[in-house]
Amino acid sequence: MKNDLNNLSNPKKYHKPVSIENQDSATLQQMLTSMLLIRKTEDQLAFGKKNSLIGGPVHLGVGQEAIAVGVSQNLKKTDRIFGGHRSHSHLLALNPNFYKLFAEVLGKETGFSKGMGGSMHLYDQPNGFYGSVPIVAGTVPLAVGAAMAAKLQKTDDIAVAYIGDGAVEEGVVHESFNLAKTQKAPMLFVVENNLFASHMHIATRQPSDMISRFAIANDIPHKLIDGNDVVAVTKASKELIDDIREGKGPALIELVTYRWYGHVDWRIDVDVGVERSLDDIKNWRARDPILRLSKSMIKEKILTLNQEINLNNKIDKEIQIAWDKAMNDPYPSLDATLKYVYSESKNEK
Ligand SMILES: Cc1ncc(C[n+]2csc(CCOP(=O)(O)OP(=O)(O)O)c2C)c(N)n1
Ligand SMILES: [Mg+2]
Repeated sequence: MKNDLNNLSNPKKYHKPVSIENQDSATLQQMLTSMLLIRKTEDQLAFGKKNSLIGGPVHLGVGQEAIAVGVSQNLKKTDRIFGGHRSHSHLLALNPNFYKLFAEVLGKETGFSKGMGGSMHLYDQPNGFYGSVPIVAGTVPLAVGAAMAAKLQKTDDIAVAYIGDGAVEEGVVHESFNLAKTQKAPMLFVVENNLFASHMHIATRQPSDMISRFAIANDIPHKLIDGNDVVAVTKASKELIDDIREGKGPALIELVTYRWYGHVDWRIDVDVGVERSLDDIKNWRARDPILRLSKSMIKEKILTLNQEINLNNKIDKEIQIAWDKAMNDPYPSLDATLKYVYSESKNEK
């Protein structure tokens, strides 16, 4: 495999501090809070899984928080955002209601999808989240359709599809790139390149580790960015999104990152010995998007150590209250499935 990402995919060689020069301190605080909240929500879900309190599978994106938080800085409530099997961060970056996410994953009627979707069928349209499904790449053509609709409706809304490095191995993604380009759809493809699809490293699956090559093939403007640097993600996605809103057609942003947990559930070690080494995980943890930001903020005196501790404690408390509340919420009634999931066949006599 060609290592076109070079040092960007090597945590040992790529430890640049997050540059926060000329950044508004309130925005930095908000982004730090948002990333922490997503991290702690997912750690709580890991706890729920470990203790058999959650039924279905849960795909955690711990380590990847800077991507959704950075991209979402530039999104509006009327934009149309689509995710996949690992989408807690995509949803929470738009609406930080972790209580509703807990309720959903626990199958409770108070959840985002009334307790009928679980971790992989999330929906929060009022805040721009049009949905996630477990079928890898399944939402990508839907996102292009939503982008084309936004254009026909003469809005400056855009659609966003979050896709993984594994998702580009699905043919429909390439049809979607082509269609978006030929239709000049207001569409941002956000590639979370975490170098793995399930348990397989990209080197065993593709001839190059750089997903942006497919943007080049489709004449789609693109940027290749460190996905663990929230400021870099925000800036780069803003430039692309500004152009998309101006009617210049689709763009792609590739963000190089790494997930700390294994492919599914709470174990970090499930992939180790297959393709991932404990050393790699250790090195990527040192490239933590949250610590990298808080360190820069402390250095520039935008944040004190005490404020950081207080923020952590505050979110921990809120998470605990929300989790306990969701645990005590009711399950949906059987009738609700007829209302929201199944319907009677119109052809039946
Ligand atoms: C169409 C389809 N094929 C296979 C799967 C099984 N599967 C679930 S996640 C996944 C890997 C996806 O990798 P990637 O797109 O890189 O996302 P990541 O898990 O790294 O976030 C696979 C193969 C599936 N859910 N849907
Ligand atoms: Mg991946």
